[in-house]
Amino acid sequence: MFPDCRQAGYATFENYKNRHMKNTDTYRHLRGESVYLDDIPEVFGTLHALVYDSPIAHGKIKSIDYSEAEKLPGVIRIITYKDIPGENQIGAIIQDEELFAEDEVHFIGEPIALIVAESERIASDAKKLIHAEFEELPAVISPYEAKEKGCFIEAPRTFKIGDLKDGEKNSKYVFEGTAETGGQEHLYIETQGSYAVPKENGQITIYSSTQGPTAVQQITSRILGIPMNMIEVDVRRLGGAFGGKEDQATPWAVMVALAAHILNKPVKIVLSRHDDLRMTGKRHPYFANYRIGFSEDLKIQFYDVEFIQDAGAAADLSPAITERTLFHGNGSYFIPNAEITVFSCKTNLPPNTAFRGFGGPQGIFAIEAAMQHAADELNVPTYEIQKKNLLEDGDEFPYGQIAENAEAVSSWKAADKHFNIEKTYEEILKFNKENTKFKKGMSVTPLCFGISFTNTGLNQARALIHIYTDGSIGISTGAIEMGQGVNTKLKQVAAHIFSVPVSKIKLETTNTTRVANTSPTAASSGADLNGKAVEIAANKLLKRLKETAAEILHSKSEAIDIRDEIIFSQDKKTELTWDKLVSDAYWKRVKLSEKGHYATPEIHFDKTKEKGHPFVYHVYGTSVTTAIVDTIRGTYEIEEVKIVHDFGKSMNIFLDKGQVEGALIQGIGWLTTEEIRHDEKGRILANALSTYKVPDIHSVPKIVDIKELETEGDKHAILKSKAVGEPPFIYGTGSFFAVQNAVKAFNPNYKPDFNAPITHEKVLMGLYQD
Ligand code: LUZ
Ligand code: MOS
Repeated sequence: MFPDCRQAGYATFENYKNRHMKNTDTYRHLRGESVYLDDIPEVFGTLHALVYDSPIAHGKIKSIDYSEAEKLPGVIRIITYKDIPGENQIGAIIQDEELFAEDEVHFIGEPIALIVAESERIASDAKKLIHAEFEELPAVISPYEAKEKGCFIEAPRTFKIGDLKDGEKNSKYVFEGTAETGGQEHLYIETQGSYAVPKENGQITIYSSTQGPTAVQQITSRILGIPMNMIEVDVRRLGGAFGGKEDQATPWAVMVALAAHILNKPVKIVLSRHDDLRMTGKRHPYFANYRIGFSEDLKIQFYDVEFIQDAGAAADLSPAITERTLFHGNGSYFIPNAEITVFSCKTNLPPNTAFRGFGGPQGIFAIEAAMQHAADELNVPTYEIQKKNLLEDGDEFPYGQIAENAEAVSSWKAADKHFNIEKTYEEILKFNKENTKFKKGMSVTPLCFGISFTNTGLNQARALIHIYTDGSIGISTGAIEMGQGVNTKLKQVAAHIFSVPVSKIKLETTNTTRVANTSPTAASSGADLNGKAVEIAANKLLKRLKETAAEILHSKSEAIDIRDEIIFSQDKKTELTWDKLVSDAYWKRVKLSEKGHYATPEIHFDKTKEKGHPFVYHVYGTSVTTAIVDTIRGTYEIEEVKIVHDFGKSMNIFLDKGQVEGALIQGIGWLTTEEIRHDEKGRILANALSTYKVPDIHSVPKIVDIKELETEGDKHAILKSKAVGEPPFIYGTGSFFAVQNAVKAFNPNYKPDFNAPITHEKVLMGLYQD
């Protein structure tokens, strides 16, 4: 039907101006033609690897006998820490994690050895022939226990604003309580994997399903004891990541690189779903103790909260995640007096890691629980209290940044105008009066999410653009395409600047030899940072091309304009086309390649004072959620989620709404049905999709209505189109409170707690609590 599709991608007949442009990968994804790690054609002689991991949560390794496994035909080698030529250390922020355990194991799933064999099957048979003896040590499974024993990843950190004592004095109502959120499995469709191919002279190329190619390169360099320039990391795309491949794609890549280095053979690993679920970290569970005070007119006077974070057995990204919890402790509210503290506790579980929102959602859940708590006690609708406390321009965040262009109030008002919050509330009251078999509940969720890596240094990116002699364009950046559509957006940026169709532009693989020292594609900032770098490089090229056109047309470069591949001079169409101009420029020996470097302006943060201006802007929004509970079965549905979201000026509303929908449903899953549990031995209980309940097509809200907040956009957002990956995850918060409010409407004896997820089981118990 569309013959062009097959050649240059789906967008061939599209135009960058089309904000309804589909992801340019969609067509090939649907046909199964897109290449993921396991689809890369294998080099002849490729070997396959499997990890032998710890079966216990904590203990000393007394002995391991690999001899039987090594004898199995087809087993090439079993690699342990003894084979590491460099340093056996993969910790990025804190160096506290071994690639392969040496004397002690710290969690079930901790890698001990890598079995390299002619096939995965042989490796898996060999694994069964490894015999190990451990001396079991007490395992700390609960972060409370860790805190009591003083097992921390780092010293606790506190953000402070005002004075709690002043807040206390001005408070008429004070509430104290606890809030908990659980872990969450990333469930990227493509499991972790990597493929390492040795090259001449000790060089190595690593294909990895990673959000952070530079992290893979750095840690490989450390483990192998060779310089970074010997290691090339190449990434075409990922089948999802959600933060799970920001840091935790690294060990697998390093392992196969090590094996390839030792054996001088290509080696590949692709984790089975079971191995992936068992060995990788999840979202951090958090336990919060809060005290909140309100004045007579329900303005927050103080908020004192202490978070206990379950970090697992090693630091991984926990210190950075801690930071983002601190930055989001106030939610979307102005709080004049606050103390927010996080204890990052070390337990004998797989190290928990980045997951969409990165500690932010956990911080926001606690303040929303405190708001709900106040509303329950004071017997007013929660939204009445929320509305009174929304951040406004000029308000100070607990970390010293002053709110600018705050859209908390405007998005709330827009949501109220579109969806009528009070009417929704009243209709539910009426429904609940008239029905017993079903009860309904609602909630409103304001959103405020800071954009920028909290570690200021990471907010930089580079791009490399080549214009080829036929006018086609190739772009390399540090951005990783993981389904979010960043490549489509980057093409739009370049197409916009050059005024050529998107089909003329190809996004190359992300490769550390073309774009070096990349930040991970994370913190919702992939399109902003890399897009700005593309913009800078493209503008330099455009300037030169305009000068060349001026020369050819005997005009001035200021008078030259390129519009849809046609060169205009003094507003008049000329015979000169884009393709001809590029070719002429080449023969005039004009440079047709450019680099761009972008470093986010205006941001800074002083950790010694815990004050600064860490975020280049914030993303805002408001959602209204309704839920219906079956009071006999305890089952429930999220009926509607209606959202007004601050996209800035979205450059691609198709992609952006897709992100809002996906994040919303992922957030709902986290707080309703997804439950990570371990037994007292530290063994994960839900280790398969039969026991771990992610939202499916039947459990998504019946109606999701997303409206764009009208704003001027933000000049620091790429083409004024704000970052969209993580913020809307927060809208999932509403599902917890909406379901809980429905239970309250049925059972007057229900004593609600704020322990998420609110599973169907918990709802049933709540309905009949007495
Ligand atoms: N990763 C990171 C992130 O290293 N720093 C961050 O601030 C961040 N925020 C969100 C997600 N990933
Ligand atoms: Mo992330 S949670 O890898 O943006």
